[in-house]
Amino acid sequence: MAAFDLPKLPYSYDALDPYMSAETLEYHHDKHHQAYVDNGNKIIEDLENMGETLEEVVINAHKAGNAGLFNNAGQHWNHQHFWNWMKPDGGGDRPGNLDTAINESFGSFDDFRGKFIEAGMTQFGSGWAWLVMGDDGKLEIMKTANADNPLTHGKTALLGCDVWEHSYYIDYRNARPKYLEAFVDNLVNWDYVAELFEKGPLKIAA
Ligand code: MN3
Repeated sequence: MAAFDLPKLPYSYDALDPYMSAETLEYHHDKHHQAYVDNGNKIIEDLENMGETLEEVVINAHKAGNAGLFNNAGQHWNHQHFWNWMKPDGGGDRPGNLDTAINESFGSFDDFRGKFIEAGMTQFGSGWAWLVMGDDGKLEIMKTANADNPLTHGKTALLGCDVWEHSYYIDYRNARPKYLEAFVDNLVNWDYVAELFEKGPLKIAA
């Protein structure tokens, strides 16, 4: 595939203030995400047949046990979505079909909220909390360590929250639960989650 590129943030650096500061976004996007892109490009330039799409590269690197490529490509994929999973004045109501599916899968939005936050809180060390869709279209909560993501588990990510310390330490210090609450209540871009939900389970040819 073509080289990895760092996408621009879909909003200004101070757009998510006070829930996520400009300083956090400058470090997180310009330094951390940039490093995954640069390191991934260095590794993949010496390899052939790792796939046509980023999703294929992530899965093929995982299958090949290439931890260096998997970690950088996985984090590139995770962060590309992560920037779009947030927006200024986020949180609030979900589009209808998605809201119905959340209620059917978890009982209520509050039950989903509690389980999602708990997954992020109980992910020991670095990783991600997720809302995912299985092949049967059912929604579930999961958590993964480090760069791992739902792709390697055959699940389609609808929403993910980065619980690496670099995502919240400037704004929340060690209070990861407060960050997770602010993410769900004030940052989530439910329109983007609904867009992924309406596409249905991902089909990857890796
Ligand atoms: Mn991160």
